[in-house]
Amino acid sequence: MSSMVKVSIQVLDLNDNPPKFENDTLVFNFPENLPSGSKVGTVYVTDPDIGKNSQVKFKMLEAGEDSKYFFIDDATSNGNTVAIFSRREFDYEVDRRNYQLVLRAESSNLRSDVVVKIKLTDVNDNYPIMKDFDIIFNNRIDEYFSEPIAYVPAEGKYCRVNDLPYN
Ligand SMILES: [Ca+2]
Ligand SMILES: [Ca+2]
Ligand SMILES: [Ca+2]
Repeated sequence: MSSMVKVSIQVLDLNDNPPKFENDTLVFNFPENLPSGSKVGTVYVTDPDIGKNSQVKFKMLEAGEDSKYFFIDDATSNGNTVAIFSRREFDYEVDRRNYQLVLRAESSNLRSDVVVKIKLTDVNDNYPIMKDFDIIFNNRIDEYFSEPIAYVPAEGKYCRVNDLPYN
């Protein structure tokens, strides 16, 4: 005589996957002149474990001096993303243009690091510098000009006479 016994086996998830960043190195462009506290970018990780084993905590390593110019906000972390913010305003013409951070993602005792490169980008925030020049205007008194009436030489590029600041 034989009998059958039903046995159910519950497979338990082990925390055997560290969080994984999209790349070993992430690059963000960040425009100059933005006020302190501006968002530089969002970093994503994946962790294929389940439940608690997939929860990720982020920290910024204080290894380099650049870490003092930026911070991450845990409140913006939803478990697999975290945002980076600036701690100061940057000037492309004055400050260093490249910054580097190291972020760490931890899933319990498993962890991964990523290098984050931040490149300051230029905004057109300086008036053109005028050189010596002569302008000869046509004496067309009855005509209304909707287009620029003349171009003058300036450092780097030409600018519309209509837009020039008066001195
Ligand atoms: Ca995990
Ligand atoms: Ca500037
Ligand atoms: Ca600029």
